[in-house]
Amino acid sequence: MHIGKTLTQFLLEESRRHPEATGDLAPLLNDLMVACKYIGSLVNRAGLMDIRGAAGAENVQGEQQQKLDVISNEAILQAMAWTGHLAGMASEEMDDPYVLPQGVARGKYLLLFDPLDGSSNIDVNISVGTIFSILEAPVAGRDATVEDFLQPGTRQVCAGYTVYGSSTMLVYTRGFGVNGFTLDPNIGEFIHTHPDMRVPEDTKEYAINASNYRFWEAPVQRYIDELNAGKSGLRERDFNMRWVGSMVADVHRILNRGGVFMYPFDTKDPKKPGKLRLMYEANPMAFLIEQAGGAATTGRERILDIQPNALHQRVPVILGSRNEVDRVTTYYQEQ
Ligand code: P6P
Repeated sequence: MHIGKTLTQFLLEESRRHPEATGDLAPLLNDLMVACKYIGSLVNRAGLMDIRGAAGAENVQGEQQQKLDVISNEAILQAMAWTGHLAGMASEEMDDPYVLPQGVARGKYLLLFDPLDGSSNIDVNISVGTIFSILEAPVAGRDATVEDFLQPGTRQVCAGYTVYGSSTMLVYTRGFGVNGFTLDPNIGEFIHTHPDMRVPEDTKEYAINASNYRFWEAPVQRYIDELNAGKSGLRERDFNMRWVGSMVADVHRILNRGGVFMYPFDTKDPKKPGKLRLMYEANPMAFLIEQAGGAATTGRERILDIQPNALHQRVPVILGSRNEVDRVTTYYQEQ
């Protein structure tokens, strides 16, 4: 019986295999995982403590903050503010970037995160998660400005998520493929359990909130109609649908067995070109999916190429098995 390869051991070995990667990310990730383990422990005990339900305030997205959104946000800020790794942090739960406390050295990285994505699912015990993205600060040693964060997804040096489900897992990439780690709660260590995760190029499973059908653009309606028709229509197989309502859970399934996840452009709210946020949902997930051999577009352009113009901007998201994502993109080009 042996412990298995811990996250720390894996990160050190990965840095040795890739000397071009500075070793600075390993301590940053380990510090972030302390906060994520704490968040996971709270999520697992939400029913036993008075931390479920709404916090009584709205976030910058105009969404009802859940108590655990606020607690999770604070947990990450507290775990990361004093580390000296960062020049600033940006969160779905905060209008503006977080300015580090006085007296703390400003480091070379920027951390962006959605502290608890899908939090409205906690009260019904559905998997939720923390999504994070790491950029390099254009200028190290000073407080980051909002503009410093507005870099395209191709500039990410690291991205990943922790999913709080039947087990707590970390899935992350530094640009050398995607690896998954399962938390052993008995020793508090993330153990390397999912080496080199890959998204199969084809799939028979798709994820979309079908109740928005009438708001979608024609290429998406065409694509979903064909999936629903399966072999009785133009497709070579029948398809199955899954929609958890928690992006981390849906993306985790796709990284494990393939599939396509879609939150496409819809006309439901003219002010919102899509529901999901570019900087700390679409970009980190797109980086993971591409590193695992999949594709991620808005239907019109590669997500990682988008030049952000606002910290909380939203984008349409179509990601997963490459051949399916390419098909949707082709339908957009044909329209
Ligand atoms: P809908 C959760 O609120 C979230 O941001 C994603 O995690 C999830 O994929 C999506 O929204 C669900 O949206 O409209 O189906 O409730």
